[in-house]
Amino acid sequence: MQNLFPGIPIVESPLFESLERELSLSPEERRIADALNRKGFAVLDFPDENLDHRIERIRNRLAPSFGIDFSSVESDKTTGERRVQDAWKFDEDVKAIAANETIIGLLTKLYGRKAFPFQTLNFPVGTQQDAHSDSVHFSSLPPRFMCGVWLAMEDISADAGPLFYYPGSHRWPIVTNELIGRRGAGSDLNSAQDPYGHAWAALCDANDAKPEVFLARKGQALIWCANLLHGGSIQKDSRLTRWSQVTHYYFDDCIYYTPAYSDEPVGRLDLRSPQSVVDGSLHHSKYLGETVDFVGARVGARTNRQPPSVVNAIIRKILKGSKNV
Ligand SMILES: O=C(O)CCC(=O)C(=O)O
Ligand SMILES: [Fe+2]
Repeated sequence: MQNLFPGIPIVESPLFESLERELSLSPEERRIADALNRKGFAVLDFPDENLDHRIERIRNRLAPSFGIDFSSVESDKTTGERRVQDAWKFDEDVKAIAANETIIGLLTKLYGRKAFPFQTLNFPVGTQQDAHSDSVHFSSLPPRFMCGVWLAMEDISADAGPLFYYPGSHRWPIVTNELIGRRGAGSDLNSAQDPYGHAWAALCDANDAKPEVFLARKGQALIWCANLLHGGSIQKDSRLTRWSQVTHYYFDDCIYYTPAYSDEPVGRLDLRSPQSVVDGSLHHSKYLGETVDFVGARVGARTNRQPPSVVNAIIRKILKGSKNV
C-alpha cells in the first residue's frame, strides 16, 4: 500500500492502522507503535546487553563534572550542575546508548524515514523542568519528525523528581509562534520555552489532562513523540540522585530548525544542521531530497548566529524594504 501521507510520521498518521499492518512488526514493536500512536509515549526495556556496565562507567566518568558530593547519602545533590549536554562527543558509552542500532532501526520503521541521534543530555538529578513540548527547541518540516528517548540509569523514586508527561498531548496543536501571535525571528530568550508556558497550561486545563510520572526501573526507557508535553517533577528529596540520559533523534530528508526563533509563515527559519551521533556527519536541511540553504530574512540580536547565505528569492521579494511583514 502506498503511504499517502509520507509527510507525517507513520506512528502519528491518520492512516496509522493500515500502515502498521504493512510494517511486519514483532509483537513488541507493535506494542510500542500502538502506545506511541495512542498515548504519545512508549516504555520499553533498553535493548543493550552491556547496559549495566555502560551505566556504571558513565556515572563514574561524569560524576566529577557536576560539582556534587556523591560520596555521602545525606549530602544535597541538587546544588551543582544538573546536566551535561553532548557527552557523546567524549564518552563512548553515552555514544553507544544514543547510537543503539535496535532503537534507530525501530524508530526508522515507525516513522518511515531514517532516524539519527543528534543530541544527548545526561542528568545526575531531576531537571524540575516545567511541562513543555520539545517542538519549540527543535522541530522539523514536515513537523513531528523528532523524538526523545529517556533512559533510567538507576531506579527512579517518586521523591527524586521523576519525568512526567501528559498522555495524549502529542495530538494537541503544536504551539508555535504563529499560534500564540509572537514574532520569533531575531528574538532573545532566557529559555526557548518561556513564551509558550501559558498556552501549554491552557491546553492542559482545556483537556482536563492529568500528568503521569515515570517511576522507572534502571534500564527502562521511554520514547516520546515530538509534541508530547513532558517535564521533570519537583525533586522532593534533595539527597537523592536521578541518573538518566536523554537522546534526541531527528529523521533524514527534513528541514531542521528552532521554532522559538522562527516565523514559519514568512519563511524566517532558524535553521540547524544537526550532527549525527552515529558518524559525526552534519545533516543539512532537505525538502523532498533538495538541499535547503535559504534562511528567511532575520532581524535583531540573533542575526549573527547564522547569517543568511542565499536568501530565497521569493522571500527576499516579500521582505524587500520592510522588517515587519
Ligand atoms: O528528564 C527530564 O526531567 C526532562 C528532560 C527533557 O525535557 C528533555 O530532555 O527534553
Ligand atoms: Fe524536553
